[in-house]
Amino acid sequence: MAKRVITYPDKRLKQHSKDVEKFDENLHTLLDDMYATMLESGGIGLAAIQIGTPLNVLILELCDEDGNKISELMEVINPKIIKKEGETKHKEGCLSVPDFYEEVVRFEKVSVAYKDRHGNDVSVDADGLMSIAFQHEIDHLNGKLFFERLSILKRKKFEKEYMAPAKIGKK
Ligand code: QAP
Ligand code: CO
Repeated sequence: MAKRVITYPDKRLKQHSKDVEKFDENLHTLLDDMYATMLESGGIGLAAIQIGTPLNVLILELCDEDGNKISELMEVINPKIIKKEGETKHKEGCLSVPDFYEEVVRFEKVSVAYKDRHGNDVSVDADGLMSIAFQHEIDHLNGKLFFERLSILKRKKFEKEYMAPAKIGKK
């Protein structure tokens, strides 16, 4: 069932999520609800905290700019970044920060170790959009939003555009 996506400045987005311990039906329902929510809202990535569940769970289903699917659905539980290299810049958005997009600097490549919905160990070497999406979603698990990674100047642009008094209440 699709859930409501929590939007900034809701304080729940600052919570640090906890590791999943049981790979049971509750986890599977959470993953299914997250996917329904992501499909309904047109996202390419979603962390469990964005629907109010503070667990280390994220999903990714990447699309290119024309909306063509470029990856299968990935269900990622208890992820750890085990290797990072290089630097890259990409324009990011977030379902929890609607209608604001800005370039963020991140690692170019990351290797991530995680578990699937059954508790099996998985690891991937990610680059391109997948690397950025992993880093963006893992930030959510640590209570961090992408605008917190902007330069001071762009952060000011965020405050002005997103937090403008006229807009508060509409979010
Ligand atoms: C994170 O973001 C991400 O403002 C996922 O009105 C961002 O799915 C990964 C969205 C960049 C890789 C690169 C945002 C949809 C979706 C909005 C999203 C909106 C509608 C954001
Ligand atoms: Co996000």
